[in-house]
Amino acid sequence: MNAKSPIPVLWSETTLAHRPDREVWIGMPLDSSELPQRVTVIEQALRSAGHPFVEATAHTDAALRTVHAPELVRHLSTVYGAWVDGGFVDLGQDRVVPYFFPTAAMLGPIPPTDAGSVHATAGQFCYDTMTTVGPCSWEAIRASADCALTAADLVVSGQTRQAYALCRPPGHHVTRDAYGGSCYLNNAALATQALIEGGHEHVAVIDVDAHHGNGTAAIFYERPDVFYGSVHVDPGAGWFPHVVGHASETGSGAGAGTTVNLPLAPGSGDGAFLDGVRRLAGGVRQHGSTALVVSLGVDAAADDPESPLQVTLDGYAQAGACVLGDLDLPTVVVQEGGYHLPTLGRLVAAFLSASSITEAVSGVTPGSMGSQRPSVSFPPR
Ligand code: SP5
Ligand code: ZN
Repeated sequence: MNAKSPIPVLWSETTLAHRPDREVWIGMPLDSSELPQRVTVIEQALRSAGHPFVEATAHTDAALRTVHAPELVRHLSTVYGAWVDGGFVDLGQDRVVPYFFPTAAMLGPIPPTDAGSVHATAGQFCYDTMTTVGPCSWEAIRASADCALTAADLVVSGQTRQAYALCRPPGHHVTRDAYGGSCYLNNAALATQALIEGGHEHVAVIDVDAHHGNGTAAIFYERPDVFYGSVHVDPGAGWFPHVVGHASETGSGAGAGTTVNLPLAPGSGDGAFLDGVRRLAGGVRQHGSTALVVSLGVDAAADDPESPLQVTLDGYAQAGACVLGDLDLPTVVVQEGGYHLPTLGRLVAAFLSASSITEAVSGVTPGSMGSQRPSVSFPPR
């Protein structure tokens, strides 16, 4: 017997505590799509599919500072208290929403000082108006990072070869210094750095979220030891993050050649998406990565309200077969976007169905008994 069991899910109920309610887009307060129910529907689907659930463990601020500026961590952990103290809740706004953005273009050659008031400071760290901070957001943000870091711990210690972190809020839009795009801490980058510090000299990130993971890309842009590959809707076609994520961005300095962006045209569907995913897998092999982080956004799905990519459930299953099954590396899968609650759980389960822990039994080669999925092969090109 060569039994295969579904990979463990790292999770924390505290991730439900962040309730954005609204995101301000072009000045309009719209209903947020990054809701706590996202966790609930994914949890239900993965419990039904037989995945074991493991509670995430707490990590220190030092772990967060492995990829983020201390100032960003301090800002996120203190900004809501400062907002209350500043009287903004009494004014009628119970979420931290920036209104002032001191960009490089505004400053020119003049060095800025600290703003000295929280409503101005917010725009120094948050680069959009959609990513609000509420009363229990920090606890959830931190728990989300703990899910990714605990998954990396389990993979580094060999307790499991692959693990899935049910992170929420998501993280791939967060740079070293700034947050946005419904993200606050970069969970995938934290897992990547933890795998490196755990002994993997070369680690790859494959980002299949519908949006370019500009934060992860920026954090590792000059690093030769981390490959970042992303398939996403063409930012130049009007999609977030708008100004980065182009194919011409390939890394710089010591990291030249270790970034691969594959922008897709709106409406492109499974063919272009899977072609991109298999090219990224080829890039990972070429890089010589010995461990992998997957930024698993399922918002490229046809029903998703946040992207036009029209990827099917089978498309996500085949992407998982390529990235988890065929590459077959020690892997941390991190949840990113995915907003269509009726299909969200199924999409995540389909992607993960290619991943399984082989319970080693003497005399049987892993894989020799086959698995429950049809074998799909994606040669690099
Ligand atoms: C992690 C992730 O998937 N972040 C996506 C951030 C992109 N959000 C752009 C939102 C543009 C306006 N959306 C209007 C619909 C509001 N429900
Ligand atoms: Zn996304």
